Amino acid sequence: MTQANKVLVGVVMGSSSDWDVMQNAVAILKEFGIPFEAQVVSAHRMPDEMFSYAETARERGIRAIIAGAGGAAHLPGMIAAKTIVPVFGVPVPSKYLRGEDSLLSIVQMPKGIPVATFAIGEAGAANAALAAVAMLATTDEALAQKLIDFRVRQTQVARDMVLPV
Ligand code: RP5
Repeated sequence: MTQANKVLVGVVMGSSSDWDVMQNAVAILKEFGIPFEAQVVSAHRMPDEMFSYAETARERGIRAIIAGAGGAAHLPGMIAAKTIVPVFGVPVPSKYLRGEDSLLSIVQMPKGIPVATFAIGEAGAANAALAAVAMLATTDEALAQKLIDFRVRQTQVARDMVLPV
């Protein structure tokens, strides 16, 4: 899946089974009009493609990579090892350990190769995309204004909340 224009954000995931969670990142990128691509790049089943994706990301103009994986989730860390493009890791919930395994696999990177790690699941996927938007907004005033507007709308939704009491 690719959105037109020069791709700025790459969204990768270890399996199509991660899509339910990772589509929340894609939804945010679409909302902000960020050109993106999304694809399966499995670290343990497609290691050659994973390396080539990471090695070519920067020269293709990609400014952030959002990488989601579950279980022994080495995809974000291994991609980060092969590129200086910032990597945002999303722990995908796993069947038996509910994503705590994914979270610890992604967040506990040894010193020297950072992976900015987000919450387990949908919130993490959406926040990874919002962080990518915020990063791009540091050099794009129109995008910064969109992000400010998004926050204002979000605040209003909270202010309008009514409790059933
Ligand atoms: C990981 O294994 C994927 O990121 C996914 O979360 C998990 C299960 O993959 P499938 O067995 O559903 O393909 O590599």
